[in-house]
Amino acid sequence: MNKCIWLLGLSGAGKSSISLELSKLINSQGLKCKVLDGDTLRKGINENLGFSNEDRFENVRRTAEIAKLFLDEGYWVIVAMITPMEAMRQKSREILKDRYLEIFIDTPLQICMERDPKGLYQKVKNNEIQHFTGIDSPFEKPNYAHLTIETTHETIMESAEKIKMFVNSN
Ligand code: GGZ
Repeated sequence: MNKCIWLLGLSGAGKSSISLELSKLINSQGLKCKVLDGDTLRKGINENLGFSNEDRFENVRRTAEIAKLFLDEGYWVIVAMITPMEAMRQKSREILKDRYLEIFIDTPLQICMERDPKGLYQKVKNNEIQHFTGIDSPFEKPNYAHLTIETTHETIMESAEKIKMFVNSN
């Protein structure tokens, strides 16, 4: 059965990069796959949403509903979204039911700050961004993740391969 592989974790954890490699691996098996990236959706369908808990919840809810539409068309779906609170993950689980596979991209805040791929943590330090996840907005460690990937000492490809192997065996 096609599933929604929901990658969650801090900004800079590696969710987007892993989702792209993972989608290639899924495509190479002759399967259709759609990536739904929080950052991209926020430029379009979710452009009216900010970073309050309420808006993040709505962001997650809408994305889960979009994922469901793709699942119904036979696609595998990869979501790359911070999804900072358990209540938001619970909502996705409720919408997607047994098709929801939760993967925690577990990269420590310190490493995300060092990587800082988009210079956002620097902007936070300069007081240019507020309510940033892990700094002045909460991130709850997930209690119900199906799989946790620690990225500190592995490549994007290795992480993507691990997730693919896990998905294949489930
Ligand atoms: C967290 C922020 C913020 C704040 C802008 N807090 O690493 P990115 O840049 O590319 O991905 C992050 C994205 C977060 O969107 P999500 O839809 O994944 O978040 S949530 O699930 O919490 O709704 C980051 C950027 O937007 N960004 N401001 N304040 N991330």
